[in-house]
Amino acid sequence: MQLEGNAKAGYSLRSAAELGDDVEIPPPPPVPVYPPEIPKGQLCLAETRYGYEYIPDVDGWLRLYTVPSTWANARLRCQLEGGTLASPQSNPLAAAMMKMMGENGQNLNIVYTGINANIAKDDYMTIDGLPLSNISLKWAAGEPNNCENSEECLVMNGAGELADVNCSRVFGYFCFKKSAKMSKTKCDTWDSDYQLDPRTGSCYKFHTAQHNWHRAALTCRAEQAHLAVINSDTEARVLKKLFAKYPREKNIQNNP
Ligand SMILES: [Ca+2]
Repeated sequence: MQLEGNAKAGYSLRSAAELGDDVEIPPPPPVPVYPPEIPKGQLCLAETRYGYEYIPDVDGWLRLYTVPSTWANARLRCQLEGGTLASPQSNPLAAAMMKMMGENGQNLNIVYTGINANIAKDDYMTIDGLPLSNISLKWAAGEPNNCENSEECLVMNGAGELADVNCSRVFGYFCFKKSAKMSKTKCDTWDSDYQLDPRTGSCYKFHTAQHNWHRAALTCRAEQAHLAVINSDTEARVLKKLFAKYPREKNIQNNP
């Protein structure tokens, strides 16, 4: 059947048989396809902990990142790992950082520290808010010089000497975590939100915060995990049940 007529005359409803052969009946519109009703967010699949080295003198853990990064990205990475961008704020910690730089074997001469003046110019402090005046340090030759009035982050060389640099430059860096944040779980991670599922032998954590793909991937990587991929029917069922624990209306967070 189809409708015919116009707005003035009104419409009449006829069956296809009443229209005759010379009337072309258009095909029905395509059936709309709706996205599946899954909650928004991201699912991380845990891997084993790696990369951190225990520093007994400070009862904490250090991880050296050798891939150069801007200061902001270095800080974000450490924060996502549940730690902080490390600063040489005690002699044992400074010594450990220098030792790991020397042992790295990749000719890593300079790393970012967490010491910065991004909040207030010339008011340098660590990520934890420890002021520069409380830190025992030595400056590299000619530093600090605040070149072009644009140097608000501090780097450290392998001799433990500091220099101010522009925060958009890229260097390696250390993330630091206190021991209390490194207790292992069944999933061999420090994050108790990861739950082992015996059906797949894998550990999963659902993040309710919505991010684009790259930020989601970074968030999972920072937790020593990766974005979950469905590799089997069993895993599909496991993930479906996991999704069901997170009703859609609860998943409205938008983190920066
Ligand atoms: Ca400088």
